[in-house]
Amino acid sequence: MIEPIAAEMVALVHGVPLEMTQAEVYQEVQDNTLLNASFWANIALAGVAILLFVYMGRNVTDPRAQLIWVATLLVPLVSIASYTGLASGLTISFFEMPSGHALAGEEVLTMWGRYLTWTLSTPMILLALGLLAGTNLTKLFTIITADIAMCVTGLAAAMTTSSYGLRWFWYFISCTFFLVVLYVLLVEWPKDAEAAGTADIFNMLKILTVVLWLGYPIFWALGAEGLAILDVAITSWGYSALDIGAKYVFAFLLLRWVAANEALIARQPSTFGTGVTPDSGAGTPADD
Ligand code: RET
Repeated sequence: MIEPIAAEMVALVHGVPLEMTQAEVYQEVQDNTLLNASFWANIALAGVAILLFVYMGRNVTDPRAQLIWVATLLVPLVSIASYTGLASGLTISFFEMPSGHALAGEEVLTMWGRYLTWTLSTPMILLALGLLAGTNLTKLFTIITADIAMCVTGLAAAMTTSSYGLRWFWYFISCTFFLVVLYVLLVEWPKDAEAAGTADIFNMLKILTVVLWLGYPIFWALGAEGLAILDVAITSWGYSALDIGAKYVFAFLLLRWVAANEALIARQPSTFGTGVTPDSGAGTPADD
């Protein structure tokens, strides 16, 4: 009985509870109006986006166009769950930063739920973009696995409390996976989209995606989890603002185009092959 009390006293001297309950984390979020608003703004927008996107896709009948629509609709659906997790304190923890970090020894609010739910939402964005570009299964598999690896190693970067150097090493691994994503988006898919006749809309969405996605590692590096130049609420607003563009604006532009150009999508060759076409001469009788 004496030990826990002693531990609590030590913690209180430092001004932070040792082990925070979910209710206490929730209270911290409530007390930080700016932070709380960065969550609720996205919950509200995701709700509006879900209703709007269901309406926009109501007449889409081609299975391929429907798949783009379902993947796109999943983005705000995952988002509303993700932000509810953050607003309720369920997917936020206070982690003590290791020595070397600007806030070494302090308990820093870490929104780890963001990285976790990106592993679900970002593959949906890429699936929709890949289908739009008429890509093959090999490229789709490559970009989606690299993207999931980017999010999971980003999660590891945020949750490592043993060593400051290892936090940045995880960050570096995550950036390497990000390069694979950028390569497919910037080099491979524009060629596919050209062949599929969707180059105009693809290139517009590609620029929007690449520019906004680059913002995420920048906010990580500048935020409390990295160099701690920005405070937690500002970092959270940074991510929330990027999310508004990378998810809702992106999805709206894509769905508007798909609803108006369904026939073009329907004409594309199947994505779910490896892209290898049988030799056109194979099986043809010799011309003799
Ligand atoms: C992290 C930190 C580690 C290095 C890199 C990152 C990249 C994150 C990206 C996130 C995109 C999220 C989106 C979410 C939409 O729901 C994990 C921040 C490279 C690119 C678009």
